[in-house]
Amino acid sequence: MSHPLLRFEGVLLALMFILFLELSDGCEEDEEFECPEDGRCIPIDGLCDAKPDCLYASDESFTVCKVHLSDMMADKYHCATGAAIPGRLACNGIVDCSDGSDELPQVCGSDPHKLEERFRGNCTGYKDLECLPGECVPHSAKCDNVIDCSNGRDESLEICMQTCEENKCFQCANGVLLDSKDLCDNKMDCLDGSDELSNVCGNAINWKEVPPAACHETLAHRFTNKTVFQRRKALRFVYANQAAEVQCWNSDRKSWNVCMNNGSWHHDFPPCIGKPVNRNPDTNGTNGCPINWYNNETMIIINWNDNGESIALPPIRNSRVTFRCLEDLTFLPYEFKDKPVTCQANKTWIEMDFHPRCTNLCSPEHISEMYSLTPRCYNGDNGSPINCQDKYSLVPNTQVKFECASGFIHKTSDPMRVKCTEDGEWEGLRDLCEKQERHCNYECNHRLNYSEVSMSKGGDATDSLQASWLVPIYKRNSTTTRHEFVCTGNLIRLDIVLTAAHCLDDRNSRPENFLVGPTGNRSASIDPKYLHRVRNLEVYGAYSKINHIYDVGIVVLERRMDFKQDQRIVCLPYNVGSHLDLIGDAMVSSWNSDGYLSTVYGRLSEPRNGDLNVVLHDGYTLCKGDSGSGVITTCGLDNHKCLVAVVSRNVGSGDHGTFCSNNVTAATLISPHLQDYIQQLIRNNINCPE
Ligand SMILES: *[C@@H]1O[C@H](CO)[C@@H](O)[C@H](O)[C@H]1NC(C)=O
Ligand SMILES: *[C@@H]1O[C@H](CO)[C@@H](O)[C@H](O)[C@H]1NC(C)=O
Ligand SMILES: *[C@@H]1O[C@H](CO)[C@@H](O)[C@H](O)[C@H]1NC(C)=O
Ligand SMILES: *[C@@H]1O[C@H](CO)[C@@H](O)[C@H](O)[C@H]1NC(C)=O
Ligand SMILES: *[C@@H]1O[C@H](CO)[C@@H](O)[C@H](O)[C@H]1NC(C)=O
Ligand SMILES: *[C@@H]1O[C@H](CO)[C@@H](O)[C@H](O)[C@H]1NC(C)=O
Ligand SMILES: *[C@@H]1O[C@H](CO)[C@@H](O)[C@H](O)[C@H]1NC(C)=O
Ligand SMILES: *[C@@H]1O[C@H](CO)[C@@H](O)[C@H](O)[C@H]1NC(C)=O
Ligand SMILES: *[C@@H]1O[C@H](CO)[C@@H](O)[C@H](O)[C@H]1NC(C)=O
Ligand SMILES: *[C@@H]1O[C@H](CO)[C@@H](O)[C@H](O)[C@H]1NC(C)=O
Ligand SMILES: [Ca+2]
Ligand SMILES: [Ca+2]
Repeated sequence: MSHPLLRFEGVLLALMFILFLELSDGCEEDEEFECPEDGRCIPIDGLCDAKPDCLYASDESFTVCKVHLSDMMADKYHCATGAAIPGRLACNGIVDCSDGSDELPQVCGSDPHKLEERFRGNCTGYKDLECLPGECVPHSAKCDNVIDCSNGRDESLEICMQTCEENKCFQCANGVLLDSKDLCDNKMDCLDGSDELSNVCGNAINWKEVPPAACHETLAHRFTNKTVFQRRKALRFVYANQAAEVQCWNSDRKSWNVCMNNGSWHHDFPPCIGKPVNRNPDTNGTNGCPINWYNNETMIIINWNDNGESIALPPIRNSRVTFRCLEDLTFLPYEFKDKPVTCQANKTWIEMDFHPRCTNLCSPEHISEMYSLTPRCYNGDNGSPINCQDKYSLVPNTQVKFECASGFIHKTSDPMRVKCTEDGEWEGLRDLCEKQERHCNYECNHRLNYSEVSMSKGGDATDSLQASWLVPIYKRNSTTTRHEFVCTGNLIRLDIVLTAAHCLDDRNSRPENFLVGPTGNRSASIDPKYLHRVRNLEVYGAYSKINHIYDVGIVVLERRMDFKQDQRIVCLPYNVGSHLDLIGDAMVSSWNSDGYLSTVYGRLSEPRNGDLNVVLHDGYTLCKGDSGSGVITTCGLDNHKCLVAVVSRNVGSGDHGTFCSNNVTAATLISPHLQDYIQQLIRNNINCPE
């Protein structure tokens, strides 16, 4: 390590890294393309010119080069990757396309029988396609959009290349022609997904971007040098319908696989016996201190000695070093970030349990924000439990098993699992999040046994959790900059609050000016950690600012509330039809001036224009701040309680709710249109990670 030449190389290495780092945030937009593998900039002319310029040829990948039919040029030959070359270069005997598609026999009119013989190889009989030596599949398997060969040869460009009759046609990256109606319909028709890429579909209406699928190598299964892979953040991967040969870390066992357009490998890899073993004596503890996660492209080791600092390369022995991670990776163990650690002469670290690593981490927020699912995290398959909130524990290969959150009931016994991938993404999370309704059911509030509830206005303090679907809504006063209690809301999902529109609709009404407190307590001195920030404010379209009819609004929280023991969610909308009687007894729960929950009783009358009247029995009033509280009545065949309206304003006063009244107006929730509106809002506001 003290050899001067080596040290010199180390310094060069450092310069190179620094150069890369600086360049990576400095590519000229419109003039340069940033190679995702290392952040290097190449001139934009080099992008999709059929000549690889980036280290791993990402500038020629079909994922960036494929274009829509309307962007194809009649006088050019389009490689299957999408790159355009002069028409005269096709079939000139020289390979110009980076995928070779300009010189394939199918394009250049060679004898079909010869071609068939070549595909047959040593296979006999009806199985006339040789995938790998000794692996044969039938003719019908060729280019039928199903991967049959373990190396995907039956669906590869070599076998499937087709040419179109006219100048313009769309072909998948494996050469298969596609009907233009299948382009950009949010359904992948190409095995490689090229019909749904953003370069192809960017302008299409109703088209939803899904990043190109990629399959990564794992620690146990590394790509062999036969695999043409891409690289990003030091992770190596192949795109959809590309084949990869992998080899076990600890043996010569090799196998082929193909990446599918949903990001999964086509089949399981044969297991490698035992755990991945580091066979590099420079980093496995044989020649120096163990640095089993060492990766020369992402980890820099800096050696500290009397001459100052210098870059060191493994093996590290008898020295003090610090570590630095490149490409936004996190150093673990994080308590040793930028702190010198000591490698002793006997090739052990002085620091206990020191396993340096530069890694991506998965986000604790993404797994804990779903309204009906609670995560449990484990260290690898069958591993020990770890804390889902500790972001430094959520390293690649962390497994998460979900349970329905408390208050929700399992509808299926399907396992709900996701895994942290090498690039720090939760694999399968989005899908699970979007489908959580299928897995977990909420037991609706209208089954609540109201005879157990006792609340009184102006009487004894009642348990604040009794009307536990109610939440206080606070708004920032622009003069004092303090948040003040303004209205009452009703939880209709753990992250969605129903209230009156007028609470949300004035010049000052932006999501960032609102906070929502926990159920049951409107204390002004509430611990900020129980206050919820707001993502969206929604006001029902028919709401009139002038006379406040259809006074219904919705607050969408940034994060769902934690479910508490006796918390309730009001289930909306109802499907109770004629059993909903809007003339009858009613009750409204809200906070009194002391901040205690209480209930007032009265009668409903005069449903009209989306409003109804609530006339309270003697001695009861509703006051400013009660706007948005739910009006509850008996409904349905089994006489359960339903929230049928939200308190809007005092009768006879255009100025809503500046004083108390025993005669108030509430906005009803029972019109089919309004119920649809609420249902749509609930559906559209599933906050799933990108
Ligand atoms: C067919 O098998 C023979 C003997 O096993 C081998 O020498 C030859 O290279 C094979 N041919 C092809 C096209 O794989
Ligand atoms: C791949 O590596 C093997 C040794 O592991 C070597 O024999 C072979 O020549 C390499 N092939 C290529 C294409 O580099
Ligand atoms: C990908 O698709 C295959 C089959 O089409 C399916 O078995 C697999 O579960 C899918 N993977 C994901 C992550 O959706
Ligand atoms: C480190 O690698 C060497 C060479 O492959 C091997 O002989 C040795 O057993 C390995 N040591 C450990 C601790 O894995
Ligand atoms: C890392 O090591 C590999 C293989 O030893 C080498 O090909 C590559 O150039 C190295 N990368 C850097 C940045 O030194
Ligand atoms: C290495 O040396 C240190 C002190 O020199 C000693 O405390 C430690 O036990 C040694 N470790 C091994 C594995 O020999
Ligand atoms: C409701 O509460 C009453 C009084 O506590 C009790 O007698 C009754 O069984 C409860 N009903 C249900 C359905 O839980
Ligand atoms: C904001 O606070 C000031 C001072 O307490 C008060 O006069 C004013 O009415 C408040 N504004 C609103 C919109 O509540
Ligand atoms: C409301 O919250 C405050 C602050 O957290 C607490 O001191 C008070 O006891 C709570 N009140 C009720 C009625 O739960
Ligand atoms: C409540 O207000 C409505 C609308 O102004 C009115 O028609 C009704 O008579 C009032 N009821 C009582 C009891 O004051
Ligand atoms: Ca190029
Ligand atoms: Ca097939």
